[in-house]
Parts: sequence; C-alpha cells; structure tokens
Amino acid sequence: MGRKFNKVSVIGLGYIGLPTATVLANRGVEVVGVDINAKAVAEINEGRAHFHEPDLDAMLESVVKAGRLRAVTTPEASEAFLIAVPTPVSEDATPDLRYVEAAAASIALVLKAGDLVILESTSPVGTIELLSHQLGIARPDLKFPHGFGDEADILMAYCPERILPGRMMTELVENDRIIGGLNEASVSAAMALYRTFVRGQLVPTGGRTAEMVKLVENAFRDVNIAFANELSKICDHLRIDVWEVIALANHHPRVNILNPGPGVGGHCIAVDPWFIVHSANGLAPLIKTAREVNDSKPMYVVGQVAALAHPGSKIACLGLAYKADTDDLRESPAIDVVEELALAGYDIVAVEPNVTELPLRLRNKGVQQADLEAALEQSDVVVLLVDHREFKELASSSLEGKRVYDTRGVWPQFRTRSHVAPASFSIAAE
Ligand code: SAJ
Repeated sequence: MGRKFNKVSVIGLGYIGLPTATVLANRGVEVVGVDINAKAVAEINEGRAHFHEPDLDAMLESVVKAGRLRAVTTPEASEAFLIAVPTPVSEDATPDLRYVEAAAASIALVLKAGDLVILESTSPVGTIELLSHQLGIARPDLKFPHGFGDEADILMAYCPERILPGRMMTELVENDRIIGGLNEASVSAAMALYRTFVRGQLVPTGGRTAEMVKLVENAFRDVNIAFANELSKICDHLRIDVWEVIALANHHPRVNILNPGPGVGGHCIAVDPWFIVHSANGLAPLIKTAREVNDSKPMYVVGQVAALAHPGSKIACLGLAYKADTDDLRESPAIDVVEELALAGYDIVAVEPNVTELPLRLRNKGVQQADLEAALEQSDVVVLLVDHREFKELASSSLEGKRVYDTRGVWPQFRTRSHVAPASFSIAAE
C-alpha cells in the first residue's frame, strides 16, 4: 500500500493546481490550497473556480462544503507539498523560474523531516535538483536529496502534469503519470500520494528524465502541428484541400498527421519546446524551426485574409480562444490575427461566445464585439479562427454571399476544390 498522506498542500491554484487539489480532497485527503491571488482564494473558499473547466465546479463545491479543501495565501505545515505554479518563457526564450523559486521559498519555512516536495510545473531539465539546492540553503537544519541521497530527510520528486484543458477532471484520474524521484524513497512516497487518485499507471524514473519526458511530449505535438501548418501553406499554393490530403494520408497505418490552424496557442505547447531549445546548445534545430513555423502562422493567415478583403471590408472574426470550446485566451493565435487585421485598418467585429468582454489589446484597436448572428449580418468577409461548437453547427445559408477564410477546415464548402493545377502553377516552379 505504501505511505498514507492525511494532509497535503497544493501550491498554486491555477489551471493545474486547483483541479488536482479538488480531486485529492475528493479522495478524502485534507487539502490546503495556497495561492498569492487573494481574490481566487476567496472564490475557491466559496466553492467556485476562478476559470471554467467542465465538471470542476460541482466537485469543488462539494469538497469545500465538506471542509476537505480550503484555500489560504500563506503555506502551513503539511505532509506533502505539491507545487503547480506557472513557468513562463521570457522575451528572449529563456525559462522564467521565478514562480517556482518563490513557491519553494514560501514552503521552506514550514518544512519538517519526512515531508515530500513534488514539482508538477513544466520545467527545464535540472529544476528539481535546483529546488533541492535552494531549499537546502534556506533550511540547513534539514537533509535534502542533492547532498544526502538516500539519507535525506526531505523527499523530492518531479511528477509532470499532462492533463488536457477541457478534459482535466477525467485525465487527472485516467492518465498514466511519470514519477521522477531524486532518490528511491522519494519515488515510493510520490507513488503512494498519486495512487490516492490516479487510476492510470504510475511509472517510476529519475527527476531529470521525468523533466525531459514532459518537454518531449509537448515538443512532439508542436512539431507535428508545425508539419500540418507547413502542409497547409503548401496546399494553398498548389490549390489542394489540405484537410483532404491529411485525412487520406492518415489512412496509412503508420501516419498520423495533426490539424493545421491559425497557429499554436495556450500556455504549454507554444512555450515548453523553448525549454529544450534553450538547454540544447544548438542541438535542436528541428524543434526550434517548428516553433518558428507555428509562430509565423498568424501572419500568414492575415496575408490570406487581406487577399480576400477589400480596403473597406467589414470582417467578422469568429473565435478568440486558443482552442475550441474554452474561454482560455492565453497566447491565442486568434487574438494575434484579429489585432493585426485591425492594425492593417480593417473594420473588425469579433465573436467569442465564451467571454463577455474583449481583451483590452483588441478594444484599444477599435475591434467591436457582437454575437454570431449580428456579426455575420454586418460583414462581407468571415474568418473562422476557432472551431467552437457554435461555429461548426452554423447553417451554410448564413454564409451565403460572404467571402470566407476558414483556418480550421470546419466548413467543407469553403475548402479548395481543385482537381487540376492552377494556371500559374508549373512543375518546375520553386
Ligand atoms: N492545435 C492545432 N492542431 C492540432 C492540435 C492542436 O493547431 O491538431 C493547436 C490548438 O488549437 C491550440 C494548441 O495547438 O492552439 C495547443 O492545444 P492542444 O489541445 O494541443 O494542447 P494544450 O496546450 O491544451 O495541452 C497540452 C497537452 N499536451 C499534449 O497533448 C502533448 C496536455 O496533455 C498537457 O497537459 C498540456 O499541454 C500542458 O499543460 O503541458
């Protein structure tokens, strides 16, 4: 069975920490959630999440009501500390570890022999060892794994989260987890903690390997999406329907190409590959190029829309979120496209059914917000940026007479349909 944890603190109550704290509490553990955001803490203590995630609210309300989860702004003594804070990337693509370091500094004061410290945040290789050093300096009275190995009295592990926004409450329980300990005792303690709520397999390894595995998973997806985005440009040039090409190629038993879109957003896939590039000393040209291909896609979309529009066109931009059926606008390529079109002087109306107010950077550029029907009525050009359910279900008659650019391939009637080469195309062309 392994060790039993009665009280666990989760440091960082964001997109990963809050669902994890909730699921742990739902398994009967006393959970203390810690966050520096007092407003989020207050909302959580009323049983409400400060962001939308399917099925989170009901479970959160029940564990808060039952007194098994409470949120605070300062850490208190616990048996385990699970750190799930943001690890952004700076302007120059270097990892920014300030939140992880601040979280470690805040728990240092309440640590005691026998405690388990787990880092879940996506981090550059070497971060969990760095934390061990940092904590060792803050608490010279305790033995940490970097200096004492199996003799350490604080246990430390890196256990990356890998849940998909929109499916978090299911994936938290069902997904396999990588458990990367700094010594054997850390691995077995972390395995015991995750076993309280994970039904998937728990796979033990070392801390550095676990850190690399997490980065590799997201870099793999980024490279695959970059491949699809590059294909979409090539197919536009050759006037072939890229979605048909991909669907047909995927009939091959060993081919599985992802989907092109307006670019890659969110706080993970658009960020994490840079951690590899930064640490790879020039050995990651493919991963770096994939990032650049995906980052350049919004401007390509702007160019394609400009080719469809006239100088006075009113353009309806459908969707601002970073992906379908979410209200999450972080690093959204759709917002970049809308902003650039507004800067180019077009009259833009944006439709985002999942948010009530446009981001400031769009309001400042004169972008208007409307519901779907009103936006379509006013516009002569329609750009689909996010494959939200509402847009996929739109009747084709609503788009009659419009010039349409669909970045997600959800409206088959607007895909390229050419069985012959365009007049401008020659086999010898570059
Ligand atoms: N996208 C495409 N084409 C696709 C798939 C995605 O353009 O075929 C775009 C999306 O529209 C979005 C971006 O990529 O802008 C990322 O979306 P996503 O659904 O691929 O991933 P995230 O960022 O929501 O979550 C990822 C997941 N990682 C992997 O699937 C390897 C998730 O499991 C991780 O837990 C999460 O990153 C994370 O936190 O690291």
